[in-house]
Amino acid sequence: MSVVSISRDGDIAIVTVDNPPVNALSQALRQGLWDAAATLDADPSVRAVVLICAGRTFIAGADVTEFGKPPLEPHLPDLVDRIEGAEKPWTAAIHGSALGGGFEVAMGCRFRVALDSASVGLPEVTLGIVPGASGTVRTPRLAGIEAAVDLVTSGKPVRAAKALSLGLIDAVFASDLQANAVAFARDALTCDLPPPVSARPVAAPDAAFWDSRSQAVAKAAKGADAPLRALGCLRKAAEAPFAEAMAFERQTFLDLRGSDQAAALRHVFFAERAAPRPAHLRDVDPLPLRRAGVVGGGTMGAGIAAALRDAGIPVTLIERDGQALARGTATLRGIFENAVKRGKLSDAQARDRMAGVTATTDHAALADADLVIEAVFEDIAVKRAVFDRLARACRPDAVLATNTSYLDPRLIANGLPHPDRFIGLHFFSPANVMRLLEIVPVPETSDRTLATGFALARLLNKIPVQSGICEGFIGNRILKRYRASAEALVCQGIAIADIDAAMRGYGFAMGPFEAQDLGGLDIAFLQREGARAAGRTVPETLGDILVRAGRKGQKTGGGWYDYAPGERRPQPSAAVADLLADRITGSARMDRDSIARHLIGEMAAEGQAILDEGIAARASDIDLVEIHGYGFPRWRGGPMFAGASLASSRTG
Ligand code: T1G
Ligand code: NAD
Repeated sequence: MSVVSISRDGDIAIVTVDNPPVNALSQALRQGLWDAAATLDADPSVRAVVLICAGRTFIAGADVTEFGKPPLEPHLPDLVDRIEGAEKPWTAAIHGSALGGGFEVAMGCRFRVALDSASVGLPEVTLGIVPGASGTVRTPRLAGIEAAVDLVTSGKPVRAAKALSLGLIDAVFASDLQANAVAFARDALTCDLPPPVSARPVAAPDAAFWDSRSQAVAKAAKGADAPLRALGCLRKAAEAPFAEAMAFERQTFLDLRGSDQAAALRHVFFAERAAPRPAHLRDVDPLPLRRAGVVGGGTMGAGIAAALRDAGIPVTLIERDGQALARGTATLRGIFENAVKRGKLSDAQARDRMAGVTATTDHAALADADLVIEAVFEDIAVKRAVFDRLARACRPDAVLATNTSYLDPRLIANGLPHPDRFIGLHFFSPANVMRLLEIVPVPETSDRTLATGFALARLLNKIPVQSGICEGFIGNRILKRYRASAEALVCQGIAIADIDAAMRGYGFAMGPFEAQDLGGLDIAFLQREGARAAGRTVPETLGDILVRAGRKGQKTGGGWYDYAPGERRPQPSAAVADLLADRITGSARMDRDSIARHLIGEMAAEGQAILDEGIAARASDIDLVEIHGYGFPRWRGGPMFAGASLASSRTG
């Protein structure tokens, strides 16, 4: 079957693209559209053309799987020009998403119409490239330079209503896309045609505009190259003639396509699509998720409840007593009020979020929950007592989950009447923001329960990664190695501030020591103390020495650094140097690049052990854990991806 077919509605031709799953612009599709343009130009009975797609979406862009291969004709920029130059006006009829090359094809059309559920955008910078088929040159001609800068440098799509208000599209329909698009195209024939997009003017802003934008874009890009390069293309589009701007965009696109950053971001793109769909669960239906319970309304419980409410799921929040319940409810309300302040939610939406919360100390209220997530103190006895009560209060088919960070989920599940319905769901703080969800089955967990964990991730818009059982699961285990390796460098004589600066230079928002000062050193300390109390040998870390001296981080005015009262700026600390003097035995020198390479290598080595033990299924899952749970720079691809190229650059 051909990926492009032509049908007729009177004098309007309908070009239908059908290239599952997302109508990506493969060579066959580009050729099919090219041929359709020629056929329809040659047909005098056709007066206008509607371009529409079958399946779940309009054209979702270039075919990412073709990026590593030599480009084949017809090239996309030529196809967009060909459609724009067609003798009959084309109207793109958009449902789902018109992204990247898909939106560029739509901009080659004389008109764009969409369903109100559709979105359009240029996500290329998220793949480490810039639009390569006129996105930076045609978008400002439709929406003006300011909107184009936002769209192209952020890579974020906009919904149809916004696209309409920006001038990116011409009409929005609630339903019946094809019929409405045909009527629109026919109607348009009764008026003067607007000029093709490439012939429209674009107003050039002054130098101050570009200065302020490049600062803002560089800040948001956090080390990624593509957004600033895209801004350069937009400036060219505003200041040079169309053809010159097109040549500049094409060259920038080709420069970036083969870059390390683009390769890393493509790796993450495919990793994010592989992780949510474990092959062995392909034919397993998840259980329904209509109502949820959360036990424990502290930092994590309130965040998890917020995430569930954001997904529209009614939540019963359980606390141990009235006072803790009031505190938990206030924390939850605070999350939504904050979202209102930041313009993310309306007052009405925030009220609706809270209206869907039942707060109580009575476990009987969980009788109709499909899923209950426990987030109480990290204490095995407390958790076991909670699950005993849940076993009595909940339906036998309800999924019971623990958010434990370090306890062995098998011990928590021990004694449950239905351990097949038990699972670890490890959220990250703040749970309503962080996208990572580690999914940790115990040996008894059924495939259906596991599939339900993955379904929950999808509902909550999270990235699920399955982890086997080990201390700290995937993420905290690597974190522990990372911190231990950073401490080992300190012992060798490398300055704490140099290590933090090295990791910031690598692309993290914070280095390992300043991050601990922000979060508090006491959490990991207490965990180590717990293990010691349980009779395990846990060597004393440098962090232990600081906590014993009362230095728990910013909240105590000092941790790895000193902080002036009310300030967050870390100052190297003479007191810390004194406290650690006995342990700092070396006087090693290392430049920042070597520090970063060393620490990434350590993370990758721990990741490799995790893979070898079967704790993670794929190296790319480990990369996702670090990117979505621990602030690893996305454009570096994660420690396994980056570690592999470090290793090859050492041997090569
Ligand atoms: N190329 C190849 N395969 C793609 C693809 C693409 N562009 N987009 C998705 N897939 C595959 C994906 O790997 C998965 O495969 C399946 O389709 C379903 O995807 C010149 C240079 C459209 C919003 O960045 O954002 O155009 O795992 O699970 O949730 O300027 O896919 O089933 O085997 O994500 O319904 C710009 C990326 C390219 C769009 C649909 N375009 N795609 O979401 O499905 S660069 C993008 C998406 C470009 C030009 C440039 C989403 C979606 P499998 P899915 P979904
Ligand atoms: P927290 O101390 O902020 O909250 C725990 C809450 O549980 C408190 O509000 C407490 O009143 C409540 N609680 C205690 N016993 C209870 C009982 N029997 N019934 C109902 N409620 C009870 O702790 P937290 O940081 O939210 O951590 C909770 C769990 O999440 C722990 O297992 C922790 O390891 C895990 N976790 C924490 C983080 C994090 O960054 N804080 C991240 C991932 C996982």
